[in-house]
Amino acid sequence: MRETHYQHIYSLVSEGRKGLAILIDPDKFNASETAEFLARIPTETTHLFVGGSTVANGQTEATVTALKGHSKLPVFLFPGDHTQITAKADALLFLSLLSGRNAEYLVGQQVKSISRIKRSQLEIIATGYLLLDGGNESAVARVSNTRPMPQDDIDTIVNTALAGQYMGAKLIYLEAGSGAHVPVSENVIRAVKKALTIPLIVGGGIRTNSQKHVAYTAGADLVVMGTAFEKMN
Ligand code: 1GP
Repeated sequence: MRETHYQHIYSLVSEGRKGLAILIDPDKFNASETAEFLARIPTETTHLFVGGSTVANGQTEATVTALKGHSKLPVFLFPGDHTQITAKADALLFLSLLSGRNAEYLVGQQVKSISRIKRSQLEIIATGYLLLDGGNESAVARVSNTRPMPQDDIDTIVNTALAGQYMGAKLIYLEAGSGAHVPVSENVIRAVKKALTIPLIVGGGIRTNSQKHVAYTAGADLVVMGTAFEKMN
């Protein structure tokens, strides 16, 4: 039987390899430049993530279709809300915003997404999503109306990540917010990784190779970079 997308991530981790996901925000993506975009992302890229905090209807599907037409990399949805779910992708990060206390993003959007999921063959990957303070107001905080967790409260961050794992999450995603001034710190990554037995994703504010390697060395299994590869106009 063919390996699932989750098994693929899990085997990367068990073999001590690292993943790199490039995040594409459909609102900022020009499908006619898909080939140029794919040519400028790193060759070690393992995944394409597609999503944004607010995306116009239909944009996600057009973006996923363009990417699938030009690349064999797995395309994962990383949706800001249920309207961004399209059957054209390979997998869906089924996010629950565990750092916040807004029921709409803990479970409300998830319930609303089911009719779309039922009409698809998407692989669903339960993901505990923690928004940490990246030093500036993030779109996630604004849209979800939740506050990020302070990065110096490591115990609460670790406990929240573990609560996610015990509730059945298959991945934990530590997010500093797109365009964060301060990425997730080494100390936070190290402590969370030590506590978890599931793979750890880290993103937000990672722009350089050295920041990426700091995250990997601290224990990130998969790093997400978005802004660094957006076209600067
Ligand atoms: C946002 O973690 C991602 O969800 C990527 O952030 O755009 O800052 O790379 P950047």
